[in-house]
Amino acid sequence: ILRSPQALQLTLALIKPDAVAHPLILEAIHQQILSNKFLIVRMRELLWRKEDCRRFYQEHEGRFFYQRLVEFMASGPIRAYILAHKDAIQHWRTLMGPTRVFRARFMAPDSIRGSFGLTDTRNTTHGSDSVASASREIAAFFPDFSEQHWYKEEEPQLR
Ligand code: RTP
Ligand code: MG
Repeated sequence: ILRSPQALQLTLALIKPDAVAHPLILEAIHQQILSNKFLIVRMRELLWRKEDCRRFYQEHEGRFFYQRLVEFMASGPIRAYILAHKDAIQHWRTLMGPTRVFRARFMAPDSIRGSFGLTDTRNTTHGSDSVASASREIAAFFPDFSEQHWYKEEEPQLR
């Protein structure tokens, strides 16, 4: 895979507190990542501080769900991944399925949200929605990560 890194796109994926809290659901989502041949470039689990949630979701400030989204995302551990794949951003968003739970259940029942989503807010996962937001979001969770150099830096360890 690392022989043609220019063909790979990066995205930031989060598993949200509702899914991390349930080991079988957490494992099922992790298996979906593996079986869809994403390269897991980085992974960490953390508890999010509310001020970091607010900054991450600042585009939604003022929306009716903003406060409960921030409360929810800081309510328990989350898992963050940098994933690499061809068209990683769109590929991961397709796997997640629609944001809203009823749409996910009926339009994409086999998607991650269609399978495990609880409500429009507690919907198991997040994925970056553009190249620009992927860069911003990767930097928020992995400040030492270099999008330009990661595969060169990792290669020696893989030999
Ligand atoms: P995401 O950013 O989480 O990957 O999902 P998205 O683009 O499909 O959804 P977006 O519109 O950006 O909303 C971000 C997150 O806010 C919560 N939300 N709750 N009606 C509601 O209660 C509502 N709408 C959105 C969800 O957790 C959503 O993923
Ligand atoms: Mg979004």
